[in-house]
Amino acid sequence: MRVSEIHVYSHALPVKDGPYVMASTVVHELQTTLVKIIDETGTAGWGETCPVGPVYAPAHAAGALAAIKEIAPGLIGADITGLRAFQRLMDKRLNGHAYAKAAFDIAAHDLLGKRTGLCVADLLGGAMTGKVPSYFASGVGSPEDIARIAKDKADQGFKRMQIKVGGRAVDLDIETIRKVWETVGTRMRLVADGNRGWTSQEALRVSRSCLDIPIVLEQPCNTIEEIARIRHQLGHGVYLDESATDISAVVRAIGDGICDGFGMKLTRIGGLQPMSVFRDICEAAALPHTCDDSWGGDIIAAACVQIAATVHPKFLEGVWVAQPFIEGNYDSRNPVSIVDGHLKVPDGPGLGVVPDEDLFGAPVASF
Ligand code: 0XW
Ligand code: MG
Repeated sequence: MRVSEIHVYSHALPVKDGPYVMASTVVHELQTTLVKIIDETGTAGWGETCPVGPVYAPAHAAGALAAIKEIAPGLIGADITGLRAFQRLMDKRLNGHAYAKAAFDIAAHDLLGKRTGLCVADLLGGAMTGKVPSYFASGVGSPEDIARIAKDKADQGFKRMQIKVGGRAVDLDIETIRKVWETVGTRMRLVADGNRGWTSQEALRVSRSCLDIPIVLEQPCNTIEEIARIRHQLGHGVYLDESATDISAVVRAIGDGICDGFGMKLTRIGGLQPMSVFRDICEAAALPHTCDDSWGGDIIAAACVQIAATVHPKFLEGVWVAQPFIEGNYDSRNPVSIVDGHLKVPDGPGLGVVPDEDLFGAPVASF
């Protein structure tokens, strides 16, 4: 099974009911990049990568496109049956840029699945469940607004909610966490995601002021060092997100005991193949994690659901997809959608999603 053609598409995703506000950035519209790999039989596999603006992580839409163009010519003729070797081939074309490589990795899994008749979850070791829990992530907002959203989301069936905090007076963050807790209590597990926005002292202050609230602190500070400095003074569990940049950072963080779990992004770690390694490391260390991405449509969402279905349910914290913030779906017959706070593993081979490519217009690059 060899790659014979690659087509690259760029597609705008306006933020529904936006903007989406995080500690470090406000986004109104995201530019997603899709890749279509075609093999010698004419079968297509799709991949997608969509950074949530240029500030959230060291990744941006124009960077994804540039890296994809750098890598693509070296993949023509490549055998996709060896998905680890496919990763190494990409490493020979470009150092780093895992978020761009992820699009090719996902497309190769989709194509291999379509050719063999297997869903991607089967290629990754086999699904343990037919549906996975999603979780809702609010933007940064007033205590009243976020508490109202929390109640709505609990009523809709979500069992976990991430409250965005940071980038403003820390008292307002404390007030927001408290108001959400008073409104929904234990109906949902709560996470406060600082998105790198608090100093060590601010994170400590939040934790000490909310000792009675069972909340996890996700990526409270900018660096692992800042988190490590206060780790043993915090009264709450800590998850790493942005700082868990790759497998070696994950192994180091676990070895140093600086976190209790991870918010993990499929594209940050480089796609489904490295994500399956991450999954196995977390299971060996008995640590929970999410299977998310930063943004994107049905292709990336389906990839998140497929890998999440292979995670032992006791370690799966949930799957975040951008669907609540996107109008419409790429695949109207088999859309990825949240029902009662859960996502069904899409039916069919590969990712189980076949996009209507008319939505994307002409390719911005072809190889
Ligand atoms: C909530 N998310 C999964 C979506 C945005 O990309 C931010 C992210 C996070 O957890 O930081
Ligand atoms: Mg996060």
